Amino acid sequence: MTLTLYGAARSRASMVRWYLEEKAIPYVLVELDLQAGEQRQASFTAINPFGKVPALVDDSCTGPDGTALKLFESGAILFHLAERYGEEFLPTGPGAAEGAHVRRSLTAQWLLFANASLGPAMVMLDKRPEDLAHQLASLDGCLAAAPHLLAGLWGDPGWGAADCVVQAYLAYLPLFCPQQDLSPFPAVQSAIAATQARPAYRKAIGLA
Ligand SMILES: N[C@@H](CCC(=O)N[C@@H](CS)C(=O)NCC(=O)O)C(=O)O
Repeated sequence: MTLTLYGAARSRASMVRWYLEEKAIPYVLVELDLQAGEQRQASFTAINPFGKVPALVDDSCTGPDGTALKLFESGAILFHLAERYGEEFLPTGPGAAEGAHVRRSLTAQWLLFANASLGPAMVMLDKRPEDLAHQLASLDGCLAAAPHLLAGLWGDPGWGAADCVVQAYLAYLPLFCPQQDLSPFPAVQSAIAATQARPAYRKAIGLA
């Protein structure tokens, strides 16, 4: 089995790489030079027709074209990894089947929230500053309430794809949104500091 992650420096591929490193899932990294336009070359658009990273090829699964499964979109890639390699949706004990369904649904919720709400609020910070502040206030409460976003019903599956995507976006904040005051959000600040200190994260962003 080979997982090949296509990424680039300072790109969203780092959150997928962080997940792989944190879960000790073996992978091969292919780094594209976005400045040189390598993402638009035919060899890569055969993997992601939209010419963006991250993309993943998993040769342990067969895709609709009869060859190795090719995936794009960081959220879809993380969901696939969580399901197939991260063992995140395998609660045991009474109610396990419903527990697995709930974990899948909540993971999808956080992956979509981060990519479709939190990320865009960061991009639109100057135009709609209240949106990011409102999201951070709500997130602060979620992060303060439990050690992991999926902790609670059917146990705590531990750090997973939901935590990865939310923490990765939060860790971008000081870099991409330095004008955002984080002092009202102590749990967000703690999450950023904890993420930045993790060896797997540092490796994923090229600092280790
Ligand atoms: N929604 C996509 C966004 C992918 C994306 O925009 N990737 C950027 C790097 S972070 C990229 O490949 N840019 C190169 C280009 O657009 O030519 C995801 O989450 O995977």
